[in-house]
Amino acid sequence: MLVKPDGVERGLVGEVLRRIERKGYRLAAMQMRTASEELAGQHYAEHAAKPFFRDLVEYLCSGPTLAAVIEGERVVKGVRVMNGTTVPTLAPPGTIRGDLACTRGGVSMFNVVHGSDSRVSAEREIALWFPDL
Ligand code: DAT
Ligand code: MG
Repeated sequence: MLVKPDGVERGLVGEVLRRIERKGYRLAAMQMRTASEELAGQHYAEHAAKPFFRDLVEYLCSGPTLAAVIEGERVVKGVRVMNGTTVPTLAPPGTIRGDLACTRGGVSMFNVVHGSDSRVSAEREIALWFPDL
């Protein structure tokens, strides 16, 4: 998962990791890093054709991101549930996005966290963010 630049900027790294740890997941690796355009573009490659892609890449490069490898049973689905739905104003209370984020100017980009959406995505993203693992 990632705590994206808006989350790091707002001082929410501890809050996000606290939730992950309290749930019982294991923090297997962590790293603070400002994404290059190349890394951000690869991370969001599935959205390359979308109209918001440029803004999304620019946003992900705009400051440090906390990247973490989280382990646990059914963790991919579990972290997605904890993150809440993409549009933060619609994310339910109790979720990270629901509790900690609003849209800004109608844009849902600033939603604090990223969670891999499948095991295959997780493996791909871990290789991008943690080339030495
Ligand atoms: P998620 O992060 O929930 O997996 P996603 O993969 O569909 O969501 O989109 C990736 C990110 O792009 C998302 O966290 C916020 C941003 N985003 C999605 N849809 C958007 C839109 N219509 N306009 C602007 N940003 C958008
Ligand atoms: Mg996604």
